[in-house]
Amino acid sequence: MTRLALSRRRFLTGAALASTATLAGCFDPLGDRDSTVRNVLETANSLTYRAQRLLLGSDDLAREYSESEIRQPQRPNGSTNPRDADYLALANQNFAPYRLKISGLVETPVEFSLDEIRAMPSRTQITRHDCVEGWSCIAKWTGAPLASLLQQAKVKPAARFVLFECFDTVENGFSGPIKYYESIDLRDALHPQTILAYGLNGDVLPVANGSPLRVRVERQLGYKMAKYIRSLVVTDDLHGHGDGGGGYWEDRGYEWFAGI
Ligand SMILES: Nc1nc2c(c(=O)[nH]1)N[C@H]1C(S)=C(S)[C@@H](COP(=O)(O)O)O[C@H]1N2
Ligand SMILES: [Mo]
Repeated sequence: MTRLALSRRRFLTGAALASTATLAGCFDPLGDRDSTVRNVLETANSLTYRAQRLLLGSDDLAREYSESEIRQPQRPNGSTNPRDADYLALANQNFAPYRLKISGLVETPVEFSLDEIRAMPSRTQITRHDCVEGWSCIAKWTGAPLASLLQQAKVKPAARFVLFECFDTVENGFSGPIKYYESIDLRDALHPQTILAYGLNGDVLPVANGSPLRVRVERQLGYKMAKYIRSLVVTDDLHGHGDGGGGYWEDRGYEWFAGI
């Protein structure tokens, strides 16, 4: 496990460097879809994914900590203060009009208000958040298991992934604003520690950490844990979203499966 994690990390650093180089040296930040680097990355990604999936049982729990091990606030990272008009309009009303939409490969497309989500059975977990940049924080997260929302929407048998669409614009692309997005497979989506969190360290989730809802995917790196979630799409294919990599950072060379 350690060896796998090490080689994965070393590889990830390479991927991060490659993507930085692309960003610095090229006008097209998305890079060349047919490039050798990209093909190598994609092959390595799927190898890592398969290897890690063999090692990780579907319901193995990430380590949980005790209250006394929370030694710092959760350090906000990435987007911390979205300026998008639709987000600000909701934030100004304390997210009262917010509705989480679940659509795609479900029998019953549904919408939930925050009150409805808060009224569902909740899970609280103290876990460690590892960012690819090399820092970690232990924090207490409270939210509704994603599995129970998906159960209410009734996922169709063909479904393979859950995609998170976010409010925050992270970059201005050539054809308009690029918003953060992420995706996970159904196995992680249905994992008992995968929650849509609305609480952090006993308080309401702050804007800096993804209010009103952010996902926790405890067996993967921080960038998988979409903040400012606007809607969920259940799908069998990630190619139709963003640049097709399954997430904002994946479109820039990061691994889609970021197991830790
Ligand atoms: N919508 C959105 N989600 C996001 C990001 C972001 O920029 N936008 N950054 C990611 C990264 S890289 C990390 S490490 C975590 C940071 O979460 P935190 O601000 O609660 O520490 O959010 C992830 N989710
Ligand atoms: Mo991160």
